[in-house]
Amino acid sequence: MQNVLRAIGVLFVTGLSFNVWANNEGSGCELQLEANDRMQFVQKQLMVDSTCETVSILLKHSGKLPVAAMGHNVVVALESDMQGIAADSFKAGVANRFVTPGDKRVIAASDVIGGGESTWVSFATGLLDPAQRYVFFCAAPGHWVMMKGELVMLP
Ligand SMILES: [Cu+2]
Repeated sequence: MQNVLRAIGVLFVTGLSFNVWANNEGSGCELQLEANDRMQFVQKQLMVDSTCETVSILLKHSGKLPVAAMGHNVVVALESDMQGIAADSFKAGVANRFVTPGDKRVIAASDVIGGGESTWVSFATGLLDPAQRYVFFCAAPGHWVMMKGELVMLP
């Protein structure tokens, strides 16, 4: 019985700290995004608080595969620009984060990371027009089909 109680206690504490972590990362100026070896982002939406001057996304790759096999990044752009940016990704190559250097359609593009790695990318919320629809996606060739989500501007 004591062991059961102890286990429940551990679960409770773990759950509690997870909630604190989730709240901090989910609605502040720092957002968490997790990618994996199944070519997926865990989060399908990222909420951007428009009172933040700068938004930072921490991209974590929770898988094990290296960049060459399952490298991911995160790119922020207008929804209407996503397919055009993605179409240029193979030519741009991994050394350019799979985006064409100087591409004005790209609001932010992170480094490309492999399993077990993480990276930050930041952008100014002033670059976003609340009347438009924005997305985040992985620019590795072909990945956007599976790896995309909505960037929601909160008033
Ligand atoms: Cu990817």
